[in-house]
Amino acid sequence: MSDLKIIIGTKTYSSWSLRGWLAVRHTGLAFEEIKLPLDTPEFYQRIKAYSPTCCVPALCDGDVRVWDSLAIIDYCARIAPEKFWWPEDKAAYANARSIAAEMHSGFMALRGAAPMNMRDRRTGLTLSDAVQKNVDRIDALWTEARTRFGAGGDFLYGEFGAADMMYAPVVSRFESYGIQLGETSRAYMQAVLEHPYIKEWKADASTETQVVAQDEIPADATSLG
Ligand SMILES: N[C@@H](CCC(=O)N[C@@H](CS)C(=O)NCC(=O)O)C(=O)O
Repeated sequence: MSDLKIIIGTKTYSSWSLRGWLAVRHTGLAFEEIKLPLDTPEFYQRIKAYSPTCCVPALCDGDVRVWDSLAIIDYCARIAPEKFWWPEDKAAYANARSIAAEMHSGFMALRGAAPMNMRDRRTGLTLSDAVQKNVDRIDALWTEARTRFGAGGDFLYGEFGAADMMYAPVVSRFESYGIQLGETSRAYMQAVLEHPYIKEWKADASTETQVVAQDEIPADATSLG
């Protein structure tokens, strides 16, 4: 009997929440979803009950508290070990762990200039050198994972797993802002966008009406960064 609760922010914008939600969804266990409206007094009032950092995502499993998206992914892997999370092969595992950590602590220029916004669709934006450098690195690491380790399916290490959860918000950003990528990365993005969990999240996001001004780039923006 599962007593899981995932606490997330507004689905249109909450990139970290998407990672944690994908993890709990992937366990296959029943869970309750508690969605708090990002950047509102209600958010700051209610999140205190679930997370010592006052950030989402947070996971509660009975009395157990887990905060931070990567910790939630690892906890979910522990409670649903029969599902695919990290590749077995030593070289693939090292690669997967490294790119997940790289995502968790890096790509600041991209994250700052291109907030996740599932409602936004742009094309033709020019990218600053710093943002382009982040995009090039992600294009390269997706291409490497798919080429070296992805033969068993359409995702970075074949089956959908932890590394795909970590990069799902980047896929959304690249879709929103019409970012140009190589062929292997474009095919990978398509696979993520067609994954049933992503479709489920996007369907719910599309019903949201809240606007978080700081996560909206100006309507007349011609560049990112
Ligand atoms: N490193 C954390 C970052 C979590 C985070 O910054 N979450 C944002 C929402 S996407 C948040 O809760 N913002 C509200 C705040 O920082 O007060 C993780 O991986 O979960």
